[in-house]
Amino acid sequence: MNTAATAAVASTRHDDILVVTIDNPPVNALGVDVRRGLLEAIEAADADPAVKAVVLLGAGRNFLGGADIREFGKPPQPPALPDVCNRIEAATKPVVAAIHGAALGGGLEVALGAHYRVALGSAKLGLPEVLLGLLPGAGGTQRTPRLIGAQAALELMLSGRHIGAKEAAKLGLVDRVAEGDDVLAAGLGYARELVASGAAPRRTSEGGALADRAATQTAIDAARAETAKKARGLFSPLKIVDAVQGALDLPFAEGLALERKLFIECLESPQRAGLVHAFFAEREAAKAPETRSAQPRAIASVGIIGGGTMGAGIAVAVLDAGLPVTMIERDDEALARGRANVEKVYDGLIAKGRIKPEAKDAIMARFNGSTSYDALSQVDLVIEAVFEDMAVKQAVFKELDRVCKPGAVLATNTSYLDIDQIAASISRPQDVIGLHFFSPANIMKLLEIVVPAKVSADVVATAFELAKKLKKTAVRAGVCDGFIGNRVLAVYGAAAQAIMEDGASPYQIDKAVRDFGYPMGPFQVSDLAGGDIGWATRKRRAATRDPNARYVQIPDRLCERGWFGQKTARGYYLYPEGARVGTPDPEVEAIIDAERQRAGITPRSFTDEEIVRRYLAAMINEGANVVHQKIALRPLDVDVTFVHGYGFPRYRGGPMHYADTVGLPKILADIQEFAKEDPLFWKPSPLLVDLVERGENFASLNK
Ligand code: 3H9
Repeated sequence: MNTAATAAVASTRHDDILVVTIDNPPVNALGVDVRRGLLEAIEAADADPAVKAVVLLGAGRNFLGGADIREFGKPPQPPALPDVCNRIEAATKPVVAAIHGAALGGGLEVALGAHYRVALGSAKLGLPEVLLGLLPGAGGTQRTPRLIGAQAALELMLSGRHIGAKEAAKLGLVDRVAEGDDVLAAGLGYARELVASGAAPRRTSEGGALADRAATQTAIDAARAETAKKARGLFSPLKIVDAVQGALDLPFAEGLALERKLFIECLESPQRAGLVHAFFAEREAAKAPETRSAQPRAIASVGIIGGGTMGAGIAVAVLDAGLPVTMIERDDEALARGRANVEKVYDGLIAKGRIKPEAKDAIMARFNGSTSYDALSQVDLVIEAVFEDMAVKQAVFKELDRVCKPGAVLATNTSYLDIDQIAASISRPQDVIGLHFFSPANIMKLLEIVVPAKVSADVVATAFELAKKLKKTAVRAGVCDGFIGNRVLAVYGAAAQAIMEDGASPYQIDKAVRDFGYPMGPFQVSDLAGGDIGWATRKRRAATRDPNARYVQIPDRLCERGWFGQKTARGYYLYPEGARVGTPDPEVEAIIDAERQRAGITPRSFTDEEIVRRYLAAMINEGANVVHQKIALRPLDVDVTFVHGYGFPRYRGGPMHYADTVGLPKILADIQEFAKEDPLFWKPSPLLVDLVERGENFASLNK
């Protein structure tokens, strides 16, 4: 018998067990049809005396991917998910959740509404709502602590991390882990056992894991203190702690009401909107037009030229994806250093207990090195990460042109250079593309895929496929000096320099930017990256710089003294004895004062608010230029770049989303006001002007 309650939920009888299958591609999100269908299916099961137990499972690759994120911000449609979970829990016959793939957020909450849970070994469970600016709002904050205790529940909800089936079983989140990959068999088997043993419904809301009140209160207090320290402006984490406090203090129904109230506060916060924007933008950015129009080439092996910090980081990213790497260096010594740079990463992981020494050996077995380009004759893709100099890069590409097999993808990791020019220097420009990794390349999520004029579409599609394999967040960028990220960075970096010369200290600017939500301010970043890097770029650009443009010389004064930042123990800050957190340096302030005098500037004071307004206006304006000139396909690509490569606070969605929340007329008015002091620097982007004239926002260009 097959009775479809809604198209998204189907019920099938297997003897006396009713199997309720949720089928809502792509991830079985709990949209209104699913909620309605689930409710009807449970009611039907309860009403049917022939049904002795119910199995809930998901069709396709997942159990349930959570609430339908696209419904947030729209008028709610009944039934609400908490009511569905309550109804499942109230069922008078045992309900088994049979979990495979993802059981996340509301999906796990449905499983917690069920009376018993079995998971396949490959299942992924979690309460990732915090990553969307939310808290588990379908009973998760009340049921999870009652099932696995407050400490473990808080850790899951505050980190948002996914856990495997084994860990879930250890925590008590699932009752058992089933062998094999047949989720229906696992669910049916468990349900039949329950029926045979006469098991009754076992309700999570009645779970006793909070019985030790003192220990629970201690866990909540510890989580609150830790969260207050770490949440860095995030709204929902403390609300999660409040909700768990409610689980301890209140009867279940009142706890649910508190959860609802806190959930709605989170739902209505701009942070939720920013984080949901980031979620969809990341996925949208990965869908460049070429990924639809062309088939990627197969990539089974990768060559890397250069074993410095960047080359080694890329090698680790590629090795971690399970691919073999052949590294090329100019001589044995450099190659040994390159290999050591790679090994150092894994040794660090071993020291932290994250991997076993055997795992490192298995990974390093995929690593080969050579001092001859001929070793690359069979690789499918090469990434060059040598010195940032056109002649050096062209020499590398000439060698690649000579040795690589036809169809091999030839990628450069340049961060500024003209890739069209690199491509034009060899016989196969159609195979040349930019893969701009960010340091440390094995950790930073962003990958700018830079698309030169002559590259073929399947090479672009291959780059996006590789990004997926490397678990990178990919953004398509066009060729220009600095692509999306570094080009925009140069402009807001200059704005920060100007603010400093006009009167704010680098320490105030850093603090204002941190208070906005960045992990570090621009002068801290410069000290971390090394001031010499920016210095080299400035020297390179000196010849082409507009002589009328404002040029702040303070950074050059520091570099001339050899003050490059952390690696030289001083930059904008002092780093005594290898300290990683710097302290303000009065000598730097004196240098800044001297430079102001030299430039004839009478310093004035800035509020933190004005600093942020100028910094962001510069970023947004250049972001608009980058979209206007089609270097970025859409504003969302700029957002993803800055969230994943430059520390822009994710909860603000990215600079372009943030601009929409402030209002584009306000941003434009700011720029016009700043232009009165420096019209050359503050030129409103034509795109910004156009959108304001039309009463549109950046989001309108994301569709
Ligand atoms: C929540 O549950 C709140 C409740 O506590 C309370 C409610 C009252 N909704 O990632 P993929 C789309 S909050 C709508 O590439 P994968 C996604 O946009 C929610 N759409 O696949 C993409 O669309 P498109 C808590 C969703 O296999 C497509 O599905 N849940 C949702 O790499 C494929 O996605 C989460 O935070 C959704 N919930 O990974 C889980 N999820 O094809 C969020 C995905 O148009 N989701 N889409 O680009 C994930 O983590 C991953 O998608 C998942 C699959 C692991 C499930």
